[in-house]
Amino acid sequence: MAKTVFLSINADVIHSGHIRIIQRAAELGDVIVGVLSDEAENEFNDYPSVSYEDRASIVRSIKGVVEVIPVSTMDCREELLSLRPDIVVHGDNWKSGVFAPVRRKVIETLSMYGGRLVEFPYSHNSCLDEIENASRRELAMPERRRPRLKQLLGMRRPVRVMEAHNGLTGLIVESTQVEGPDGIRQFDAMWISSLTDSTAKGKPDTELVDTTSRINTIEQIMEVTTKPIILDGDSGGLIEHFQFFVSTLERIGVSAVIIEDKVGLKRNSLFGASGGQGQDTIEHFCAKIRAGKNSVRTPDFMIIARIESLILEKGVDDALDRARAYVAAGADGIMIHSKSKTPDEVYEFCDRFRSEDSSTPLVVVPTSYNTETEEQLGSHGANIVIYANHLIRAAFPAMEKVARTILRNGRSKEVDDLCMPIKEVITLIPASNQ
Ligand code: SPV
Ligand code: MG
Repeated sequence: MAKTVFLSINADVIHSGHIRIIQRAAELGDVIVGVLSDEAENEFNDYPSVSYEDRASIVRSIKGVVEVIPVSTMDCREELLSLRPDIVVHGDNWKSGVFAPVRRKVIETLSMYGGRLVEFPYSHNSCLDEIENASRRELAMPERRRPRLKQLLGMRRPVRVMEAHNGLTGLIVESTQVEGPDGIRQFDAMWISSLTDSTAKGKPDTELVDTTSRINTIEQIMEVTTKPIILDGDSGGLIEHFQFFVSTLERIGVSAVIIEDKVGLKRNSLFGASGGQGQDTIEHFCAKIRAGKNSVRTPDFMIIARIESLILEKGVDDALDRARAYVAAGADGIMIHSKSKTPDEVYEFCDRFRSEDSSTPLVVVPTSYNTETEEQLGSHGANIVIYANHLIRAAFPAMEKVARTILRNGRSKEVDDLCMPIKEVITLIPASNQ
């Protein structure tokens, strides 16, 4: 009886490399191809331009392919254990780098039933790099970037969002990856924070940085990234201005704006009630949400209402009353903010909100209650977790220390170990981005 040979691909763009590996696999037996499902692709920040059904039917028509099945994870564990193919084939380029853990898992699964891994030598092909680059560039287009936040909200875990305030931090959010227990981990989206955007410009977080300037920051980040963007829209400003702002954000490809129910001279929420800030009336804030929603043209763009009741010490009941009203006014999500060191009040809000509303996305910003993991937050119903200010908080003390050390020594030798080598800086940014 012929052996069964398994390989998995994402099949968004089929190229000569795929045909070659399928031909070689067919020499070993009957080829079954696992095509990553749309959900699995999203989970790893891949967004095929063609649906699973179309990708699967293209692969099915390739000579030598006997069967095509959907796979739900990179390591194909479930599918391997149910199919038990004699052989799994793969290029040998996954022995190192971010896919090495996936390889280890496949080997572990194969050893559970006596399957074998055959690795073909990988030959680098610059045409394939170009194809990859072109499809990545596509993801940066407004109509491809904008809907991806909603797509991500369908995932099993909370959407993981990191702040970015310029091109460089955008690149860090775009490409940082680590090996986690559940596979490769990376950020799903970017938060353009008013605090870090203002701080990076040396300005206070009081809505002093104007809309045009905020859009410049977004554009700078968009030029070098592909991941979806959530904008911190502060109070949203005047209702009449907010309508215009929503149109602009949607047009350039932002996925969501979060506006907070504050009035008066804005102060950062982490100052709490001492900032002298008032909270908007429910009626006025609902009118702002409705006006914003009237400007939205696509089903993709989200207006998320941020509730400041806990920050202003008005309690969970007030926050829940507001949440109900904002959702009824059309808000596509609710952000509940808190500056408490413990997650108790946020969890109480989330649990009570979820008991009456199972679907409206909930956003949390665990800056002060940072003991909580994404998994714990998710178990209380949070759908989006935002790390709101960490990259700038990391950079500032590092830069200050270098400045002090140079001043103290009257030369820069002592900061060698604190700085990235010049050779690395000049190669940090690829000559052609994306
Ligand atoms: C920001 O990042 O600017 C925010 C979140 O609004 S917070 O600073 O926690 O208020
Ligand atoms: Mg802010």
